[in-house]
Amino acid sequence: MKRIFGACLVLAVALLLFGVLAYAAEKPAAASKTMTGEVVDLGCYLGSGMKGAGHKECASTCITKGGPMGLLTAKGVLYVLTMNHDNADAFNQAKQYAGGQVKITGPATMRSGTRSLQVDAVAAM
Ligand SMILES: [Cu+2]
Repeated sequence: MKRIFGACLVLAVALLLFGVLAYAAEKPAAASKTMTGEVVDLGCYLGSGMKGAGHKECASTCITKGGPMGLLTAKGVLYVLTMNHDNADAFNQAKQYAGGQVKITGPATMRSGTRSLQVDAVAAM
């Protein structure tokens, strides 16, 4: 009887451990958000504060050359725009809106003091 109880206990602990590990491996993804703002070139904006309609051409040139993009909201909150690992289409599409107002949807994170927004969908405003 004691032996059966012991075996059951070991099995229960093993199942519990498996459950905890499975849960930990499947961390909930960041919640998807829709944010509006201007697509800025991070080099231009962070380095020199350059943005807006008067800076559209420069932002477009910088982003076309590979400069990293950000989304600057009307409240002045900046998100680094990141690419979806499985589908880069929306991220690449966002490049054409450099210096323009857009609506971007995707998971948003805050890590190491930096806000990011993954570009899963983008539309001009
Ligand atoms: Cu610029």
